Amino acid sequence: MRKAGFVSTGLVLACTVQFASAQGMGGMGGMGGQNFAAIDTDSNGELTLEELLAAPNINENQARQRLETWDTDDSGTVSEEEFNNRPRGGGMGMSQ
Ligand SMILES: [Ca+2]
Ligand SMILES: [Ca+2]
Repeated sequence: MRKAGFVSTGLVLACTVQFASAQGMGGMGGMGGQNFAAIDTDSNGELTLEELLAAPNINENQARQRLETWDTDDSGTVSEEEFNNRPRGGGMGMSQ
């Protein structure tokens, strides 16, 4: 029994709840609605390849590519911070 595990689980749950209420408890997400909590189906705070694969209209290659691109610390999963800092649009230097 380690307190740390329990505390971090509680934190993740609290974050999820906060995130949900910040979104207005909608779940309907009128505009694309791609948010971290929605993709992180097991709510462990990390996006795995499996969770990325569960997104609609994505094949395995695209999911792997996203994981590689977003996982800036090479941990094999995408944290919420990495997700928030991910490059948009999928292009290289096409933002202008
Ligand atoms: Ca997860
Ligand atoms: Ca990572």
